[in-house]
Amino acid sequence: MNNTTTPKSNQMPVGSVQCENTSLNLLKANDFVAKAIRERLKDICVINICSSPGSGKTTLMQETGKLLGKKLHIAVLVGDPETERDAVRMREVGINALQIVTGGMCHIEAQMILQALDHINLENVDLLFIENVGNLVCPAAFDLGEDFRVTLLASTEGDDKPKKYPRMFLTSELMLVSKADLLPYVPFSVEAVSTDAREVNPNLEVISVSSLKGEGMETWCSWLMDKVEAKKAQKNRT
Ligand SMILES: Nc1nc2c(ncn2[C@@H]2O[C@H](COP(=O)(O)OP(=O)(O)OP(=O)(O)O)[C@@H](O)[C@H]2O)c(=O)[nH]1
Ligand SMILES: [Mg+2]
Repeated sequence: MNNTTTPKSNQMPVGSVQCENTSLNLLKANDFVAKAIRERLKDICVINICSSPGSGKTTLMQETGKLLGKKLHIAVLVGDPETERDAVRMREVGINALQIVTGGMCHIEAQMILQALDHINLENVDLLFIENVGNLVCPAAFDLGEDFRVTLLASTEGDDKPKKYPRMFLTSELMLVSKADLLPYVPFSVEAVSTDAREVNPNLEVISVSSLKGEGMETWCSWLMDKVEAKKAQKNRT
């Protein structure tokens, strides 16, 4: 029997089905929400922090808060599949933080940020960190309305990751080689990882940092200060 409702070009052999790529529609919807977030947070510098689980995102934000807390008003939205632990850690160092519990999801989506914005006071905030769920794959696809995406790659993870997980590095402005204090003890070449990452994304900046020992933290903080100042200058122009 002829299927009169389906165009001939889309007709499938009996027993097969053409699946629509629903992920693409989902990402289009996400981009739409991300645009709304960007508009709403146009006076705040927003940094989306990504990495594998345990690369040091929360520790980096804690130490950054200690170093810049007197100069900037910082707030944090932190995503994890479960628990409020990272938000509690941020509050312990005096940073206003709200946990986004993704309910098992492996990334934050823009609509989660939009919902969270109704529950956090961002008055006078200059810098908003979003700590994404630990994962080098899915978070890469979701724009959260951020100004900059920063990906941590810990020295303990191996220096082959940028080519294996290229989208994360392609869509980031900065790669932080974290846990730099462990470099003497692990087979990891900062030079090799930088070369690989820049083959994926020639514009990627690279800074090595140790949140625990302090190496590179000044460079990282001045990178952040530049971005916050640039955002303020942009606000004053408009
Ligand atoms: N040696 C060393 N260890 C670090 C450094 N930064 C973080 N760590 C340790 O790495 C572990 C994970 O750090 P977290 O900051 O919780 O990492 P995370 O990326 O926030 O982890 P998830 O939120 O679970 O993805 C902790 O035991 C930290 O103490 C560092 O600069 N050097
Ligand atoms: Mg964390």
